Amino acid sequence: LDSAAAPLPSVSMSNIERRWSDITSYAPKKKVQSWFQLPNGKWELGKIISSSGTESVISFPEGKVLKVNSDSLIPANPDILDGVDDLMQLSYLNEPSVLYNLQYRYNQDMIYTKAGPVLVAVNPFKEVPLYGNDYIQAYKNKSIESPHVYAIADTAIREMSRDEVNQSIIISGESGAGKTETAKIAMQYLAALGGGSGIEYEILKTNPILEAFGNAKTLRNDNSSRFGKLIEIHFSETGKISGAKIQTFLLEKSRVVQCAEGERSYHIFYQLCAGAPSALKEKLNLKNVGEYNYLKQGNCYSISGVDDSEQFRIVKEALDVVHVSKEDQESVFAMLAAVLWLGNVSFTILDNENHVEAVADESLINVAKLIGCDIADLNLALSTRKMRVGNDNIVQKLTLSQAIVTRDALAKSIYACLFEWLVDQINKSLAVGKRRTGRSISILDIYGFESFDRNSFEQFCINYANERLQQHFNRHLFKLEQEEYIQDGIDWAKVDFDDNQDCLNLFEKKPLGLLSLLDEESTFPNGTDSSFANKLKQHLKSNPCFRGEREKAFTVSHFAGEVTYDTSGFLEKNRDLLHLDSIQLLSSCLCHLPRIFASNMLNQSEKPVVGPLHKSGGADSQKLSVATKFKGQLFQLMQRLESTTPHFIRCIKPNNLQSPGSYEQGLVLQQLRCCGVLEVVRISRSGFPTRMSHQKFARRYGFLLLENVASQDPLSVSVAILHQFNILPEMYQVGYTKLFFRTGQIGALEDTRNRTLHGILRVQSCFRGHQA
Ligand code: AOV
Ligand code: MG
Repeated sequence: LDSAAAPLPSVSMSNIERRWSDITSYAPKKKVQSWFQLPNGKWELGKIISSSGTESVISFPEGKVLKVNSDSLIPANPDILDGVDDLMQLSYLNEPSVLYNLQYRYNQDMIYTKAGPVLVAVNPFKEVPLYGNDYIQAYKNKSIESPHVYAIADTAIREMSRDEVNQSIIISGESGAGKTETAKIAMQYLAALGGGSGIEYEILKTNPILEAFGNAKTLRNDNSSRFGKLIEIHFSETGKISGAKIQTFLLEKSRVVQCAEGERSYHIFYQLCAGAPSALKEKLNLKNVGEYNYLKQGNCYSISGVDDSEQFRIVKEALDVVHVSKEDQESVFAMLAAVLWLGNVSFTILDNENHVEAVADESLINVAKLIGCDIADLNLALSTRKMRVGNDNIVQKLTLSQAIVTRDALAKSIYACLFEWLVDQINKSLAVGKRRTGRSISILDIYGFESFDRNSFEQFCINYANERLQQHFNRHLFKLEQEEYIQDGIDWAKVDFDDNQDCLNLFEKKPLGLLSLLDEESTFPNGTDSSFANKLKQHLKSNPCFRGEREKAFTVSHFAGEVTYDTSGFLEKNRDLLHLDSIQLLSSCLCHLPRIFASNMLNQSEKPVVGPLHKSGGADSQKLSVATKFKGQLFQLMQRLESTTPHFIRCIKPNNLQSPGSYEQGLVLQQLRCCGVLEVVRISRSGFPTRMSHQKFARRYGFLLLENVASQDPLSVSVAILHQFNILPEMYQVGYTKLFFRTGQIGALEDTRNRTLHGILRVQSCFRGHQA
């Protein structure tokens, strides 16, 4: 969420806050520490000096004393709980206490904290000494217990082999929060523990490649992923990595031809210009980055602390490792240069109807040479359109703006195909273990929720994806939990959580949902961005998650906040048409292009989508719209994730400056709220997180019983054990099939069991020793 645009959250005893407070009414006691929110939104810790009815007097560390409304005070935790490593341990679970706890740890470089089952990671924006082999070994041996991505990865490995179930590590958070870094840290651990065959080295080397081609500097993040990624790492029965498979989602193509002031296009363009050896530079006719229109518009060529030419070397080396031949690498670089030169192609106006043809200058000549086609053919493809009228083929000249759109569409297509081709190559190289008998751990690193001053089709898709992911998170942590209690007949006060089903319906409902209406309008030849916006306003105005705005805009209430989308460009981006002329041109060209593009045939959107949504059509199936294809991919992704045991990591961005040491409470709070971290803790705590079937419980602890139980059925034995150990009634619940315990209750029983077992063993060995 963009905190610059959004006002500081006002926290004082809002509805949300009331939900968080562990106690319904907090009667301030003298000398007790309490949180008070200053007018600037910051929380300050003070001591209550006196309290009478509705007013309290509170003193702050620098000697300031205030008389305040008692209702505005929120209880603080005792000092002994400062910096606990699981928020579950806080006595008072309210927003300021959680914020303070995370900050306390953050200030000591303890960037990881558990929130019940979820790992919270606060981006340090600097190197922290928490990684590397020693740490990996320590987590492997369990000699360190503090929360860490390594610990999550370790649990995933263990549960994969123990339960024989595939696992997933699902990383979320807004742009710049640290998802991609976290994913790499998790991969590092899996590679270290499952390594041996060498394939783990290849897996790690996919990162610099995909980042070069799929990441870019944005205003939010110097290394922002402009695509979503799921990497599925396969393990053999012996626990060794046997291969991997990468799936990518919706690359932001528009960045190739346009980017905002202060942002860059994809890293690889700058790396190529800076790092290509002179022979290659000459061959591709490469110039400085400043010579290319596509790179010029952002007015930003370098990233502080990053050496593009060194990065180019790293990428080339990584391409070697994943078996992309030198020859193919050269074709890839030639295509990149062709894209850059395409951006410099200009047009001259021929007549007073604004018809154009391309200027036959260095740019046009270079593009033709690089993609291996005739200059004249290229010119025709860029400045005319063949149409069929009845039985006749006619050639229509394009206007300047049409020609520019055509040129840019060609550039975007070449780049998107290149990206897909690279992912295919990587997958071929990683698909070592042909037999997929083993299990897998998938890591999901998908673009975070985005809200800018101006939000377009890209943000629309990204935020839709985040709604889907949030639904998955909710399902697992809340719905499934509640269902389990209800199924077992447990009395369970429901915990509210923000179900985002309404928002998902707004997107997905047929025929009157955002996606359906977008597709409908995209198929109308006369559909425009305004007619689309009007249609939305007409059909969705009564939907509580939707609000029509002035002109071509509309607002969606996302789980993470409201976002206003400007529909300009929606239809064109959703249709994503590449004219037949361009396709014909590319399929006829002589360079390596055909080989690179053969599998994709320049129809990136036409791969059949499997899943519940689409019947894969026959030979003449319609080209899927971008949004529909994306929706299909997301459904498929969710299906895959549903069959895994999920492990959630929530990345938090502590400031918008990408700078170390700064922790903005308001910004952190917004993220905690919108990703449901506090609700998770609350549900885990107020519930009964430890469960054991009656049978297992009776088997495990039955031998500790001092008196015989009349009936030997597991339930009677279990109840007798509970009585003998004086476990308080509010600490457990007896379900139809299972016993449910509050946190920490099983501990005492386990201790007794271990001591008793130890004693029995000792007696046995004494006895044996005596006999001998
Ligand atoms: P993102 O993946 O969540 O954003 P990144 O993983 O790219 O965010 O993190 C952004 C930057 O934060 C990185 O380039 C690092 O400088 C820094 N960073 C993150 N995690 C760590 C860490 N554990 N240790 C040190 N520095 C870190 V986006 O892809 O934009 O949604 O779309
Ligand atoms: Mg990223």
